[in-house]
Amino acid sequence: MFKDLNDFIRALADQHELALITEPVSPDLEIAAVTDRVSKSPGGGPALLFENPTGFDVPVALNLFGSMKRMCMALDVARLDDLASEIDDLATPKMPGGVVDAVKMLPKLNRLRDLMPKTVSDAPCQEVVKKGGSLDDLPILQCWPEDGGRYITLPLVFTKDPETGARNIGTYRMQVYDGRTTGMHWQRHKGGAQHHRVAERLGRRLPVAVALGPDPALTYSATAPMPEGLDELMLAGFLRRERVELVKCVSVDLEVPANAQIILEGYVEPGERRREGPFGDHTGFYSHPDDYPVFHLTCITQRRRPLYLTTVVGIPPMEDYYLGKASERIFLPLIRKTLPEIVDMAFPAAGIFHNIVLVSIDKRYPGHARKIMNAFWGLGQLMFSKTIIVVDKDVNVQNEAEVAWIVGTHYDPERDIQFTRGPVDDLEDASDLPALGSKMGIDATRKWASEGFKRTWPTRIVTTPEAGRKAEEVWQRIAKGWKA
Ligand SMILES: Cc1cc2nc3c(=O)[nH]c(=O)nc-3n(C[C@H](O)[C@H](O)[C@H](O)COP(=O)(O)O)c2cc1C
Ligand SMILES: [Mn+2]
Repeated sequence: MFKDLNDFIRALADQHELALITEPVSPDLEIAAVTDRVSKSPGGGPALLFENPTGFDVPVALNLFGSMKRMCMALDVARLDDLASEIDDLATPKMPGGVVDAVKMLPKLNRLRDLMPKTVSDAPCQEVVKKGGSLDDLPILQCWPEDGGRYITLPLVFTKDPETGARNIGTYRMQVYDGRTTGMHWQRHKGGAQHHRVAERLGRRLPVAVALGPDPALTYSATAPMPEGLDELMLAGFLRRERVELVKCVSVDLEVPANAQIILEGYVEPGERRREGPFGDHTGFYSHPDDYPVFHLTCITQRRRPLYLTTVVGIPPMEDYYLGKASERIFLPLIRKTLPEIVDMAFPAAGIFHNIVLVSIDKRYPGHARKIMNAFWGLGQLMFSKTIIVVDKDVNVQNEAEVAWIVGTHYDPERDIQFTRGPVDDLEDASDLPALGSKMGIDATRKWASEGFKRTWPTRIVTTPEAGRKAEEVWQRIAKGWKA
């Protein structure tokens, strides 16, 4: 477990995963351009620490999560799938069969305890309290030339439901309007927007606190598609294997992670909206300007020597692809609790999470692929799945070329495509209306007689095990003297 961002950055440096940039590089377009170039290098390039952003004395850290290796490091696992089995284990309570069994369960109880945050009074994120603080002191990036301005791109936005008190944390970008005001880009389907909806109905101001750069597991957790009403701090505590430490804010009635670099305290008024955007988004295109709520800063608290953690989104693949990959792996075992027939799922980088969703299933009955499509369209943020491709369990959905081959050979377009209409992502640009559009599923499973397929399904070409072994032997000899 990394106790804070500094600890994680030290570990990255030890593992030769960090590039230090000491020359001056401007937060105005240049840092983003360098980050983009690095993200497009093989494997996602190194993490970046800009020690001298032009005009600021706060270093800028990016691309920390920008490779499979670093995403695993951030969550302190060798492989993301290791988490899947732990989650599966935790989500499947078994009655102990005796004392020995019960003792074996103790570590599991500890992990359950870790889900609960605890409050501390002394916090690094409050070493300095700036009641009149200004965002102009922070090296906030303008990423792309046509962006509406500077944006805080990796904030953890903390709110509470004004009626139930339930906490939500989401990563929603914040456009800087001036030193004390920003946009609050929580899209209508997200947790923060729901809290704001309740506050507006009650005619109340909504307290908002924004944490910048807590430990990596917590930063990831704010991006995770937790079911509404479930506290992201539970996920963070589980991933950290230690309770999250919170401290009370100075000027608003909220608690924030004690180990963060910087905290922005403030509120969002009911009824207030302001133009937000354009912003070079993770779709690879600029998203259109739109009206969003406004965040008013009341106080900045921070470490004496803070780092500014941020990210750059743009044409994939970029850092957010790896954050999404973590969610793909972590949520698979949970989805399988209600949809056990799912074998695997994948969100290819070019599909920007939900444009292309690949699912393999253990097909058990006629029409099964369509049941999975409908389930996804009704399940949390999977409702945004614009294209769902369902294949049989023997197809590896992590291999996009294999899926393309199987879809091409297995689907009859008129018969196997399912259209539906419903809510689509706020970033969807192709639908006629904002946030409402159509979605498509492709049933690329083998078709059964009971589904009306009366011809014989073809058999996949595979040689015999003996011939296969011989081939491997001969190939190894050939390979020695042959260069591609
Ligand atoms: C780098 C990054 C930036 C994001 N920016 C936004 C944003 O501006 N608005 C938004 O609604 N979601 C944004 N998201 C996605 C949300 O963080 C994500 O949907 C999360 O699950 C929302 O949490 P919630 O369900 O608690 O609202 C972003 C995600 C990442 C990784
Ligand atoms: Mn949430």
